[in-house]
Amino acid sequence: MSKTPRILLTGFTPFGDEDINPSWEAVRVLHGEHVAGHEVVAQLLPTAFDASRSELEQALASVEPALMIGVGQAGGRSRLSIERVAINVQDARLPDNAGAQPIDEPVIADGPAAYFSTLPIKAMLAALQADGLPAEISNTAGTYVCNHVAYLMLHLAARRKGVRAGFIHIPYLLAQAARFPQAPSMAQADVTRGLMLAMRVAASQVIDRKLGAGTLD
Ligand code: PCA
Repeated sequence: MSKTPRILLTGFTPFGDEDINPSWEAVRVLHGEHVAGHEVVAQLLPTAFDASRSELEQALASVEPALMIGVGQAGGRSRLSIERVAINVQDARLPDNAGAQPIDEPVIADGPAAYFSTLPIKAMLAALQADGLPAEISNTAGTYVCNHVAYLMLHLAARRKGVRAGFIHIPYLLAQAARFPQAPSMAQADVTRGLMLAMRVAASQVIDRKLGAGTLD
């Protein structure tokens, strides 16, 4: 009997002034769940350029996932932000958790300028919106550790037959946003529900929907 295909779902350690990272809070409770015939393996990644790469590579080798979905905090964003693209740049506004602060260095020397998500992002967006969750397509994952991991996932997936990958940024959780007067937030249970839905769509369909979700700025 062939083994159950797996989804490698990653979250990050806290960084900057935060005590928690909402991505790991939302992801870790999904470890061992089953969705669309796939088993979810939750994996914590360090918010550090070099260590996130080695830990991702190790997880990929041991889990052998069919799908990889990275999740990260985007403090200030108000919606579940499904990333369309990852770029071959590291330009860190603040040092990572290991003290590294690369400026204008490639994620992969000689790698392509960018990779598009290989998940059905518009179908995922539609499913989240249909469930009453705030969601959007984002055209930048930034230039920090999340973009780095998103790029690496897509780079590594491109070398493995049938493996697809993508990235979702999430807002602050309520307790984090409570410290900032204007910061949007979401409850962890809603983020987790959104991730389950996003995985269900990603795991069950390869072809995306044609659905307008562009921006002018
Ligand atoms: N967010 C950061 C890195 C880790 C995280 O959760 C980012 O957006 O790059």
